[in-house]
Amino acid sequence: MTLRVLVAGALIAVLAGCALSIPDAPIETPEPAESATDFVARVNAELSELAEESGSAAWVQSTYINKDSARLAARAQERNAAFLSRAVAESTQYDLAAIDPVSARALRQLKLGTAQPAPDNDAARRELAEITTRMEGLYGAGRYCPAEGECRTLGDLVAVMATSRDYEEQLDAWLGWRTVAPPMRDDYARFVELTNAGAQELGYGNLAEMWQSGYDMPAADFDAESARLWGQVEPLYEALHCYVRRELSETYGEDRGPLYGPIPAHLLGNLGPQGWANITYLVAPYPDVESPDVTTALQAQDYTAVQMVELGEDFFVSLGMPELPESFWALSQLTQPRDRDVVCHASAWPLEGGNDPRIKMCIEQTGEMLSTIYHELGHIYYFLAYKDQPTLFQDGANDGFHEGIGDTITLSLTPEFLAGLGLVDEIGEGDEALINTQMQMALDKIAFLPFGKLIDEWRWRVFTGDITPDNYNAAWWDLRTRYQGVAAPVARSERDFDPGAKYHIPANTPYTRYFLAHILQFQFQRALCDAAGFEGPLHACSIYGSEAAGDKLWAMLELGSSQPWQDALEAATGTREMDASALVEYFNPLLGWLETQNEGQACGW
Ligand code: X8Z
Ligand code: ZN
Repeated sequence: MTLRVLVAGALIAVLAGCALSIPDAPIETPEPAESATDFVARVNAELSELAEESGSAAWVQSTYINKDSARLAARAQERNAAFLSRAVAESTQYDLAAIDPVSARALRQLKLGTAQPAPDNDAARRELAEITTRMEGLYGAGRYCPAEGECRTLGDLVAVMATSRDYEEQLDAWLGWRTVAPPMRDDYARFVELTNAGAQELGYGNLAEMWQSGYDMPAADFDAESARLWGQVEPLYEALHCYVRRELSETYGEDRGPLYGPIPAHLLGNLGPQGWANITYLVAPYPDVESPDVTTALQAQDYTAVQMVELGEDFFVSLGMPELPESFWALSQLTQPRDRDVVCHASAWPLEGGNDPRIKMCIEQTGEMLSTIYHELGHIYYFLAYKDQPTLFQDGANDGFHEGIGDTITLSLTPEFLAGLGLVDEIGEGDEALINTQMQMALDKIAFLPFGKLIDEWRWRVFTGDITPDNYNAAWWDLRTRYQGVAAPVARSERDFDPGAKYHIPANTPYTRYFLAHILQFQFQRALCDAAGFEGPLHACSIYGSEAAGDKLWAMLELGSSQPWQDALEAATGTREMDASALVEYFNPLLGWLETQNEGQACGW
């Protein structure tokens, strides 16, 4: 299924694929029969009409995984792809430099309206739609069935990783989940061929170039732009890595938790390769001083999924934003159904152009899930804010903005704020409590950064042909070691397909958006705290209840993608650049502490 259905844009499955043949050189064309504005208006109307059906088909595919729902979703995807090919082909009759700028922007968005462009022929569209629905089904219905014992689902294995500190048990879960991925390998290789061909028909060199074209800057500059941002945060990550590696070595012993070199990937509390928040209590700087423990509080108070989502809604409402519509509560999937396979990976859906917004989650009583609820509601409030924009502008200013809104709200969940909700018993006072809290945040937000960066570096190189099926897995582990300083705990080979064990690979959701979001959210927070009149260190700010901050945020959200992101960012924050200085400012206390801890240590890997 498309990225846009899953996480952000309102173009949803309508834009599941596209293609056309673009002539090499401009040719003289007669004056178009339809004006550019009329053409754009017609495309907007047809897109929103098509999205109703394909949105529902995709929703059913993800919430009732079976042969029939896959077939129906694949057919809807094919129809969208055919429409998109036709619309993009027709749009080439307009000279973007000569038509009004709003129509020109809309036509550029149209061309970027899918993450998985299909070549413009029925057979290729069908093959691609079948491959993508199959890969997502394999992930969603994935089970680890050991030689002895019962099969286990993704949720079962995530729970093991989050709570177990038994080396072998974690290794078994880590390896077990990776057994779902090898069957996707051939499909993925074919997927790359088809979508690259689709991107080429659209005039891009390959799908990497197409993905990199979505940032209101030349595609060729985007790699350097993301490298620049990584350079700003890399020292923080290295300092965190150095400290965590030492703590793990103490827990597991030097033979299993080495003091030098990469950290074994299965010791970080997460099945996926990103956040490390689940090992907070193993690495807490001051174990005898209070650290927020939202999971225990949610369990002790037996919070329901609905109550957890209500907490999230309440925050947005406190900023002056609307309550969630009744249909959200009636039609969202909040918990895992017992009787069927679903895709549990959390997502937000702009059905009916944002008039029927829903989330799809399998909520459990954990702090991590509560953060994900805020994340998803960030998407939902974006949908609500831009739903009156034309369909082609119903999207984030860039995809990092969309991913960063709910995360920005999580920065306001300070210990004081959580204590007000009754989710933290005692607010620790003083520097030691602050360092504990900052460590917990860093294990989530800083540990994520290199993974957020590398996953698309892998895909970009796959799409350019630099990484081929013969070295999919080896190249994956090279990048994981280079960026994250983690290593596979046992030898891996090209019979494995470890990238496929991460949801966004079979679902083909571009990932740089999360890397950008992890930087942008601190920029947004700094601007919103200013608007709220907060004075004090950034890490202590909560914007809860500030309508001034809410107005500022809403003004950015309601623009959708109608303006270049640089303009949206400038209006909200006063700067036109994505910049990690707010992140560095937020973590300043921890960084100072880590530097002292790491003095004289051999850091790096
Ligand atoms: O996929 C997500 C969201 C849905 S857009 C739950 N995230 C990434 C992940 O889980 O890998 C949020 C953070 C990174
Ligand atoms: Zn998201």
